[in-house]
Amino acid sequence: MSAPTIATTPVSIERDLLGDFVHVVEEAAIASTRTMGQGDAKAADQAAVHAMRNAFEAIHMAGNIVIGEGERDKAPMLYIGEPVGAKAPDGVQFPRVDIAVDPLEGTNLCAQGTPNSICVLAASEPGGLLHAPDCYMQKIIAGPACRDALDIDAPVKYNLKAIAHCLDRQVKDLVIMVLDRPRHEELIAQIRGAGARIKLIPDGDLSAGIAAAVRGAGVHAVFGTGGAPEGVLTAAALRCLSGEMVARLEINTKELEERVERMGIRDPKRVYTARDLAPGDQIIFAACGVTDGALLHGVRFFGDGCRTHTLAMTYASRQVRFIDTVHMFREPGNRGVRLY
Ligand code: VTB
Repeated sequence: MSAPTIATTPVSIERDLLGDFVHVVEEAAIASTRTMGQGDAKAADQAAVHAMRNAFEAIHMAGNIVIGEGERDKAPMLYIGEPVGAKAPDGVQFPRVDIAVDPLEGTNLCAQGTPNSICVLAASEPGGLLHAPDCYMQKIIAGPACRDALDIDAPVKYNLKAIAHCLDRQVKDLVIMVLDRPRHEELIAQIRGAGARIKLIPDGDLSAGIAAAVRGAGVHAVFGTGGAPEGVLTAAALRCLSGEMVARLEINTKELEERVERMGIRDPKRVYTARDLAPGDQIIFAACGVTDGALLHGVRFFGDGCRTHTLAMTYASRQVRFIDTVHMFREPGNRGVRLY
């Protein structure tokens, strides 16, 4: 008689692994927050990477990193193509899962103790997340009300008017988040010229993109050019939130052109939507706050333990959870577990 195998029905990833992935981002956040404000972005990132990598090892899955810390040989851990997950006993098959990670999105934010750094991952069935090259990506991101309203080739003013119309307000009522970079000088001038308001952010267009898809977060859209890997993670979150995104890789050198061709991307000028970037039928997205941000609290230590705040979402089963967890490092002293 052959040994039993574990069922790998498509539904099992979201149902069976959400809690495990929440644990992974929480561990990464706790480890990186220990370095907060120390001025060492590299150490902050390494702490997150180590913790994430360790936490993956306990999960019953055949995980494959599709977006990670870098190409093979360049990064020692969580590199693209690295297998992660617990070792399956003989005769047992764990479900295959593609995983995109940004162990610490906003390494400088954490190193400086400034808002909006998060530990993030997305997971899907094999093929459910685009293997994007580590290059720039032009993006416009907005909430579910802006369905099919964004056009990456249209003037900035047109997109702002469309977003305002979808949100039933005027352009002057919009807040647009833009990465504070010299390359955005012209974009910023155009947004200002159209009369919308702007929040410039030093880093973290991923958490900005999530905030844009959530009503009441005080941001209506994200415009500009950021990392392509962050773009795929944003797309995974937007699929869970039914948010809108249009994006295009910025392929501006011969070397990059050849690299994307090798990666199987036939049309480097293609306009991607969130569904194109994260086409999975099942998607898990998990982000844990490191420093306080628009959506998530940072990690708070209190001697006997700490408290984390995580956004955990699924696409097929349509869950959006904000998870507030108290982690006890030892038996509580006479202060006990705090409520706030
Ligand atoms: C953005 C930002 C990230 O990279 O994607 C950015 O959201 C793009 O690169 O937090 P540049 O810094 O070169 O503009 C980060 O800053 C870091 O991943």
